[in-house]
Amino acid sequence: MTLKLFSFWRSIATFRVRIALNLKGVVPDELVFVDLLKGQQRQDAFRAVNPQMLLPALDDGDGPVMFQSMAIMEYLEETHPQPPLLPRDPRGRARVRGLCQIAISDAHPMSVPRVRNYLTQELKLDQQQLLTWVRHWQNEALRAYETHLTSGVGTGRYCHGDAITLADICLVGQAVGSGFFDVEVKAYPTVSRIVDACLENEAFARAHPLKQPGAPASVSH
Ligand SMILES: N[C@@H](CCC(=O)N[C@@H](CS)C(=O)NCC(=O)O)C(=O)O
Repeated sequence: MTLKLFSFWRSIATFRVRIALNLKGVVPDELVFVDLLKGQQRQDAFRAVNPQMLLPALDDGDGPVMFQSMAIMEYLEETHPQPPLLPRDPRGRARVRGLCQIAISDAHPMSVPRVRNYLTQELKLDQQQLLTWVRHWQNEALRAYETHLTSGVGTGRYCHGDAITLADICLVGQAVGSGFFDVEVKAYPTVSRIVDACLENEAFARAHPLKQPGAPASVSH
């Protein structure tokens, strides 16, 4: 079986999956780059892989291609239980999944290429208005994380206790993605503390967008 990850350096959703793969010790046989900045996600070749035209997609050749980062991470959790990325208790699992969804469901979709393109091309927002939009939603998410993580019972070295969970993966994606739009992540001290702790882990560091083939040295918007 050949494991193929459809990826792009800047994709935060793929960053999440890369971290999960690294933590689980699963190495894709092939990385297929889909340049989101050139619109390759809308070309026929990738549309046939994921009709939603979004990264990531994971194809193990043994069934339908997997899509949506949370679904892929949960699949990896089920098929490669070690190290566990969800706590054992249902309440803990609910908290971790809830923390994931702040980024995955609520904040990240506000700043993806298709939304940014729609705002500028269809609704004619200028660059400054676009940045105001993106930064607003990024800050909303970071504020929500900060409040949860400082007041929530359960926070430890990481988002949930002292072991890495899916919540940390999503938090790091959120923070790195916010940084691409010059959002001051350091203004959220608990978020920053946990993100820094995660990025000390090579599974996170190696998956970083700026470490991927084709990535620039830095990003500003
Ligand atoms: N909820 C999806 C989000 C997928 C998504 O929006 N991916 C972005 C890259 S991070 C993408 O492919 N965008 C292409 C576009 O917006 O046209 C997930 O978590 O997988």
